[in-house]
Amino acid sequence: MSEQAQEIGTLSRRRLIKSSVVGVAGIAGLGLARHVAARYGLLPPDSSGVWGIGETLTYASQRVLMSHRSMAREFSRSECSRIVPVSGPPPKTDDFLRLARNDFDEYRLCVSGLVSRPLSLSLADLRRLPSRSQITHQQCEEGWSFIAEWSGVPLSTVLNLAGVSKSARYVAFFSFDSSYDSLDLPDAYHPQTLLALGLNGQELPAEHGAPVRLRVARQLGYKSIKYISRIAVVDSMKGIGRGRGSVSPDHGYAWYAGI
Ligand SMILES: Nc1nc2c(c(=O)[nH]1)N[C@H]1C(S)=C(S)[C@@H](COP(=O)(O)O)O[C@H]1N2
Ligand SMILES: [Mo]
Repeated sequence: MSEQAQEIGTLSRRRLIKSSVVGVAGIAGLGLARHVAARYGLLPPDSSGVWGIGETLTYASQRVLMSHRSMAREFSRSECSRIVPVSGPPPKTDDFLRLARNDFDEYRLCVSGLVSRPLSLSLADLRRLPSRSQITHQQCEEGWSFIAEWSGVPLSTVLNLAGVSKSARYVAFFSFDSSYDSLDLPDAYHPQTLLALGLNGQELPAEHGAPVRLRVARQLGYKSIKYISRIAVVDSMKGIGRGRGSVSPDHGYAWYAGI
């Protein structure tokens, strides 16, 4: 089958699954829709609780209808914003301050969990990997946004170095400020998902997430977690924080923030 025919085949299969998830929600009730979503691996980590069914329908329809490879818009340098706002100051914990004092020489990005080759990468190691730059729009859920050039290592490169196991479902990111978040595999492997090391041609400034931050071009700004301390590949978010994939659901925001 040609690649195009395969894509069309995948799309119609996705439509079919989506119509069964949404149709079942209408005819037989939300509990059963949840069941169908679970059957196809389309339950987000925040699928329980009051808003859970809404989050499930949003996530399941996005994943079924949208191509996993569709790209966020990229801009030209002349379109970059002159002011780049900041959300949240750098962490003040002792271990973070100690690392920052020595230009993060002793920083190691550990990638562990469901991988065949756990990694421990210094900033120099990360800088040696093939990098990508992209000018994208980062949109905060609180209404402000900016266009900037991010550069860094595609997360997929690091995941491929680590060798992700077949049973993996999410990639979890932990921050020095005790925040955490996670991506499903389509977004983790998306070509625009970066472990960003630079902003607008400079080393990543402290307040924008040094030493390493995530840039997830196809989701709202809060998914682009800053000050990453480590990465874990997991098959479930149960047992991590409150088990809902991220701190966002605890504050009323969805785990999946696709735009
Ligand atoms: N660790 C951590 N990452 C974070 C945040 C945070 O408070 N802590 N804020 C998020 C939010 S809400 C947004 S909109 C973006 C903003 O990125 P910026 O501060 O580089 O503009 O970072 C995200 N990443
Ligand atoms: Mo935000």
